[in-house]
Amino acid sequence: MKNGLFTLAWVGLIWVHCFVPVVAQQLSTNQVNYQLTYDASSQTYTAWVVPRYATPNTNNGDANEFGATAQVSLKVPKDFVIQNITDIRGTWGKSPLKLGNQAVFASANLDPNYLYYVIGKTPTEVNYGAFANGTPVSLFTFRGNACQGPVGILAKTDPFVAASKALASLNTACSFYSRSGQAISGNVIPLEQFVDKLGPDASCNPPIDLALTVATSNQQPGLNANITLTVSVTNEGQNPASGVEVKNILPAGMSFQTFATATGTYNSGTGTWTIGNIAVGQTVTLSIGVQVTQTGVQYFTAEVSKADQGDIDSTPNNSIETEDDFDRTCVTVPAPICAGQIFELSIPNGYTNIQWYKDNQPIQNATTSVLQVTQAGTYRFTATNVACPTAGCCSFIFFEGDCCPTKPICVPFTIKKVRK
Ligand SMILES: [Ca+2]
Ligand SMILES: [Ca+2]
Repeated sequence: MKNGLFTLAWVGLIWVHCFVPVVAQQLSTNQVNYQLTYDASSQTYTAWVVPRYATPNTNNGDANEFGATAQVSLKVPKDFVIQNITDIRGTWGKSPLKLGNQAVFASANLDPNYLYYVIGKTPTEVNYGAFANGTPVSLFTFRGNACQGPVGILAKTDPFVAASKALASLNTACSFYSRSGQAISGNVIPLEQFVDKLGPDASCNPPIDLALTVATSNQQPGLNANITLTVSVTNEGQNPASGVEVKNILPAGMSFQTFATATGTYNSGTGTWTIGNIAVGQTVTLSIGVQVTQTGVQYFTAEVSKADQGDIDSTPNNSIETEDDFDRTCVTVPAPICAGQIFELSIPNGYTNIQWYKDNQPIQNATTSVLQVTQAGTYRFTATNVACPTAGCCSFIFFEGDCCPTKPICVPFTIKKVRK
């Protein structure tokens, strides 16, 4: 009995919020959809009515559409809290109740991950402006307490609609009534015009596409020379990116000197470039000044390490070199070599059809991952599953030195592996 009383009181509260009454409703021939979109830059959702007819028409001779009662219902993630409902056309409820988790719905076995808002328009007739078939007309905007996941118009077939009707005698379905929906004469009960939701649910994290490239001001600097490394990140996608960070990895033979960027901040201790927002089509750049303090081939790498949104073709911070959010460039500082000295160039295991070259000529039988170098020259290798960075592969360059130790020195040769 106590439960029953609570239910009645609660239903009473709902009715105060002006729900469209539950009546057997015939559908008008002039129909509408509702659509919900999200603008990431303003973090605002917009509810739209999308007519499937135009004004004027046989029911409504006016150039504009005039509407009375309407109801826009939303299916939201359970922790989503609607905020800042702002009218565009019509006067809409500003404090809708969050529905679906009340005791009255317990027997309906609704998905506990979602709850519902029913936002009613006052029945006062409002001028919606001219209607064109398929052209959305905005009704109101709102925001959320946080990005909890996609928010959508409540579909007619959603189990919540049937449960509301059966368990609480509530019409929670979307609803729309206008002059164009009603025959000029002969109708007693107004004809419903809402047919169903249109388009995908509004995502507060629409996918982005960031692409990163790196470059060097000098691919063959002298020892202890200063060079500039440039990192560029472009938003190639259709949506703004936020919370973007890039991880830059300087090799041991490059000593940080200075940096410059118009966007965000660079932490030379961690190598993290904190960018923040990147607008659609925008490219942001970071310049890092370094001194090259070791001979040999050295690689500078950078990768997008963080973003608030998912990227359509890359994943932050996964070090997969073939993705477009990762790039590396190399510099070569020629090294001295002396008579009797041996340098060992090595590449990681896993490459096939290796061939080493000296001065662009294949070295006979040099087809393993290790090459011993005893003479001055320019050394490089090829393999089936190797790709050079955008700026090109760097070769090891040895020149005749004066005097050297005779002990073999191992030099790791870092290269770009192609994943198939
Ligand atoms: Ca990408
Ligand atoms: Ca990646």
